[in-house]
Amino acid sequence: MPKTATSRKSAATAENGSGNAPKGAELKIGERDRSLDSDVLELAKTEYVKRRKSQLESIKKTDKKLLRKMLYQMVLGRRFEEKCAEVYRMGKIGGFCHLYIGQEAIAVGSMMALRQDDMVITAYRDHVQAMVKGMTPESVMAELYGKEGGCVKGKGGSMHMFSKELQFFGGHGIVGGQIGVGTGMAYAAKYKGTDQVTLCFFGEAAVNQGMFHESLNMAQLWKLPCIYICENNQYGMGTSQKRAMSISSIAKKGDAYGIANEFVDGMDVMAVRDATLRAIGRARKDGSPTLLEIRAYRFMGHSMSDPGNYRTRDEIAKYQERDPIVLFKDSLKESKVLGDKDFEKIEQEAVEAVTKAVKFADESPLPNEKELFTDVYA
Ligand SMILES: Cc1ncc(C[n+]2csc(CCOP(=O)(O)OP(=O)(O)O)c2C)c(N)n1
Ligand SMILES: [Mg+2]
Repeated sequence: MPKTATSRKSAATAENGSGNAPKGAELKIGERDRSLDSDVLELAKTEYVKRRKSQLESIKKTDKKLLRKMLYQMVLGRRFEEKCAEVYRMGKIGGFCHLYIGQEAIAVGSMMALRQDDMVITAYRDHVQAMVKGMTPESVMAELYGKEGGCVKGKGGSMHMFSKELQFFGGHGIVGGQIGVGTGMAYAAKYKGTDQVTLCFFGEAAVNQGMFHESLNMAQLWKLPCIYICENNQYGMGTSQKRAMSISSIAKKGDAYGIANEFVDGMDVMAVRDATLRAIGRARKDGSPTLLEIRAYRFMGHSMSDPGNYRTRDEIAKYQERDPIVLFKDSLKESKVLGDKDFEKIEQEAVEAVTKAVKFADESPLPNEKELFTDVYA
């Protein structure tokens, strides 16, 4: 079994598979393991204190052009999603629409550590990930509008961004369904003898699905180069993780399958990048999979139709104080990588790209009726 590159205790115990068994064994059936809750809170606190220092250190070691591109992608993602909300309310987008605001550091930090030919699969909160993989804002926006110029010709909509050329395999609406498909993609890479890595994203609510457990077991047993990224935004629709999961640490669940795992602060784009680079290193070396629990917070509702009655404004405001874009900007400024003028330029470029995308989507024709039964498989 490979040595995990993480400093977390749970990852170290993954080697002998003992995990937290003795602690858990003392619990009565049905009793919640509160000690794990406090472990996780402690961990989050330590991560937060370390963040500024580690982000600055990590910035020092990273190419300046790449850092600028990372910030641009985060700002583009934010402006794009804000515009989505606006045009959705105007009736230009129909159906489900899940925004990524607050979680940008996860997609950018992890995906920009990949090679072009590496593969990505995700759930329905997929607009920003599609753009980070290389899809144009025009084709994502037109897809949201259900127009012909969309990445799948307007037939998928918000939840089904897809591009075989870009190795971006969706956009999936069944919670946890993509974990099995992503595991299969990693199997295909191994079978063909390529050294491609698969990034498989899912929310924390998907972790309670059998598919998560079956896939992790198989990936570790067969050494499949899959990086499982749990985007823990702490809610599955209106249900908080606390109300739905018997233990709080998702990373520790990797111990059950002997899989390398790390808990990562999802507000810190550099921490996400560094953890992903470690996971990629393991995957390319001998196919070893990794489970990353990346904790963030979604600033908007679950979808555009969420009234948000299950949480307080104070709670949202508390997390907004740690806005990943503001934190990254502060660090870049302090490191003298970028200054106010650069931020203005990045902002302007992002706004222009989004304006162009909306114009393209507005002008793109609706799909031709003849297309109704083409590319339909089920
Ligand atoms: C198998 C299945 N069960 C239920 C649903 C309904 N549903 C849609 S999204 C969602 C919550 C998922 O939350 P999470 O996985 O944490 O992702 P997030 O929305 O927070 O990104 C649920 C229960 C579904 N789409 N699929
Ligand atoms: Mg969630």
